[in-house]
Amino acid sequence: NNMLSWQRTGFHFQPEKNWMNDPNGPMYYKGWYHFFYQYNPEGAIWGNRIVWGHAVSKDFLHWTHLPIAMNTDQWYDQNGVWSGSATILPDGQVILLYTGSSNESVQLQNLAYPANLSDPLLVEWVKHPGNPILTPPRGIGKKDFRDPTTAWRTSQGKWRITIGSKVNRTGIAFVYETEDFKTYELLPGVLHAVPKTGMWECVDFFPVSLSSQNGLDTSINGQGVKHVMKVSLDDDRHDYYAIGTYNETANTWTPDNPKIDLGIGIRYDYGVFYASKTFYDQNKMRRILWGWISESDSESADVMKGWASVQSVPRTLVLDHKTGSNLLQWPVEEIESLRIGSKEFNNVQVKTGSLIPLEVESASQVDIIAEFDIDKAALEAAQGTDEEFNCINSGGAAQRGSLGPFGLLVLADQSLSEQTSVHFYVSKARDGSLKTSFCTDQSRSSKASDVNKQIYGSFVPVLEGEKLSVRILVDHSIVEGFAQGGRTCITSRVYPTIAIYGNARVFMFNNATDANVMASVKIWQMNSTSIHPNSEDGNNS
Ligand code: DQQ
Repeated sequence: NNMLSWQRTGFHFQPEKNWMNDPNGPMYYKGWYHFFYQYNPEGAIWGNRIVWGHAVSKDFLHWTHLPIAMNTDQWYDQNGVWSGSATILPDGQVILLYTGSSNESVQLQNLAYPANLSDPLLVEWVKHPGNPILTPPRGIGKKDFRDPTTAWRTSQGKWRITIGSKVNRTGIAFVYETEDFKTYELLPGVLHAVPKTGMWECVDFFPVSLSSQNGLDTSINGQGVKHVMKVSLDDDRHDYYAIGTYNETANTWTPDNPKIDLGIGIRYDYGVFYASKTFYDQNKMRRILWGWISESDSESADVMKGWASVQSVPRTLVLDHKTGSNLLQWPVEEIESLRIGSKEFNNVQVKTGSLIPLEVESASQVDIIAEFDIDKAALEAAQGTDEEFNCINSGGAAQRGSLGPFGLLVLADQSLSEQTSVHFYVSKARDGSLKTSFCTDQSRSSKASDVNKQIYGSFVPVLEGEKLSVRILVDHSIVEGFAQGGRTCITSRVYPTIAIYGNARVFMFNNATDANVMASVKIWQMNSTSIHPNSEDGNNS
């Protein structure tokens, strides 16, 4: 109940108060989705007392907050219980591996396990008496060794994990093998290395199916499988992934296309999305991606509101079988059960230079699906237009080009004094080939001055015969956009001062000079999910 409380989310995960960062150890256990997260119980900024917050849900919508799972109570994690992952073993045991920042700020890997496996809520955790189980390898900086992954099982029945690091400016990932999760062997070489990418945080490594829409257990390998590797670059604060091949014997992973390698190729998201982590949901046979969405306002604003950061909606992750070269991210289907009243606007002609309001009562908490069809004749006629266009350097939604931009304005007030644009821009090369950009323009998103108003964006693959399509989840201060079924995603944090609650509107616009666009849009109001505080009030300890 302060001035900025409208920024709280309706359906994105967040604790009741204080600072949150990386998702940790997500898993499905005895009917519950467990979610742990980097949490500062003492304030709204990242601090020395970083612990594992813990919440459970049956549906990713309604969360019950549980007591802190792991506190800074040992010499080896006195400066922080940092990020890590969960592994569920075939015999039902649950393993947590995490990084402790020690009393001397050395990054050490540690093992923890549930005190009581028959408790589906896994409230109590035991730190292994033999911790730390791993120290930085020879020649590695004591602050450059963190964030163990979920373990996968080899053909020999042993377990492996990978941990990010760096040597000079080369990002690398070490692999360790273990049988009991207590003693480990460092395998020779590295899983992968990319020069000039700096420290690799929160490495993720998992298989995707070449033929099925189902997710795969992390240990699956062999025919019909590709392996995805993801790194979070400490230097530029973005999550990069690449699709490639895992060679268990050689202990290497090789990207399919060396030009789309980690740190130089594709990102999960072109806005704010970091330190993400997937897990295999054996309940619905899918792989789910969680990502941390930090604030884009000032630290003093965070302190004033008493909290900072949200999590993305969990996203189902599959290989895009049509392109073969990217993943598809899509909000988990459970989110759709929050949809209430909807409005449809079908086959609306959006002429060049026009703006069309979409009449919905209040659009501060909505799910939008839109499809755009560019005028064929204009596409044909255009020649060599804006060949060099890209979202970030070529201007925002107000710019005018031959075949774009066109799209939606969300979190806009009636007079458009505040607006966030989610749009496409099509450019045509002299050789006739088309390129589609997907952008979010925050430059006019808020009258406030102490907030980030960058333009975000990238290219999105569009195949022959496909219309341009986008899904946008708007949740007060979050705009999460998924283009072409989730090939390219952009998440932004925006802080309107007028376009809030009932004053938030949606518009369609077309600033192209040559191409009319046919649009169909469906907008659902979204219900709020509830947050159940834990009775012991674990978040306040
Ligand atoms: N956050 C954690 C680290 C990780 C970083 C500390 C990534 O384990 O490398 O809060 O955001």
